[in-house]
Amino acid sequence: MYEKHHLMGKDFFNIDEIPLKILYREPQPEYPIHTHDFSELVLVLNGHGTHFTQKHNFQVERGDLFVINGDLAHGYRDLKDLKLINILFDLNTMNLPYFDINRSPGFHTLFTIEPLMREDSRFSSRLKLDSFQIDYIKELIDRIEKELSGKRESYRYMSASLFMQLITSISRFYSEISHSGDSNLYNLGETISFMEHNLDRSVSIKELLEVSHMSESSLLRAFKKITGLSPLNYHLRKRVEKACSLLIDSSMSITMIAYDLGFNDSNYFSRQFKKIRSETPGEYRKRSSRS
Ligand code: RM4
Ligand code: NI
Repeated sequence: MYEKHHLMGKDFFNIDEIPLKILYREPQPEYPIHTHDFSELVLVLNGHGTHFTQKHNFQVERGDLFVINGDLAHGYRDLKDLKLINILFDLNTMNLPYFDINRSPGFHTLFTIEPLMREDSRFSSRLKLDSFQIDYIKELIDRIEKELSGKRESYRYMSASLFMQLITSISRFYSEISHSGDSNLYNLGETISFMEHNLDRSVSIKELLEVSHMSESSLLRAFKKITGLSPLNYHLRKRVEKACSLLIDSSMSITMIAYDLGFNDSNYFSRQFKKIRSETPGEYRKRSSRS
């Protein structure tokens, strides 16, 4: 085993600020294997080198853009003039609104699927930006940095919205490139966004196999790895999550909510809801309105 060190977000993010930090690594020095309690979005500007994990070596070069989950041990070595921008962030505590980015296959692939599948050698696709895209993204990053360090009025709000623009742009880049061939990662992203598009009904395995272009066994295996659940179970959970927000934010009746989410029998809906949340929709609504 390697001797690892663990970096903490609190040492990088200022208290009272959003969990977002831009580090210009020009150059990026060799860096031993480490983990952290935040994520990183890396854009390689120049040079090349090896980005390594416990199992694999990845050659990185100009234009590479990838996200690292903090709990995956990683480091840099054998660097030749490697310059990059490293954005430290924590989406869980940043509380950004998702709106329709949830329906972007590129978003799911970049931020969830790739980071989780990075140790799985059969899945190795990474976004590569061209020079125009690099300049565009770099400019956005520079603006975020200016906001974060300038601390003008409402700079947190402004930085968050610029970060949302950054996330949107790179997700679109990813969605727009051709994913023909062996791009299992992107197919998974499409599958998840298909599910998000169809929260108002149940979906079948047959449909998911069509969308994902994967065999049933690889789809099940990959899903288990990413979400810990089977695809159908994951989708059901997403529908129940949607039900929860309708129960809190609307005055719709439970029967209406059930129909809205494609359960044509509200008893069946309540049973599924209870299986997942250990309380009935009615109990959930009551409890939430009290707190
Ligand atoms: C290093 C390297 C690491 C990052 C730290 C904060 O230079 O980029 O990946 O975790 O900075
Ligand atoms: Ni790191």
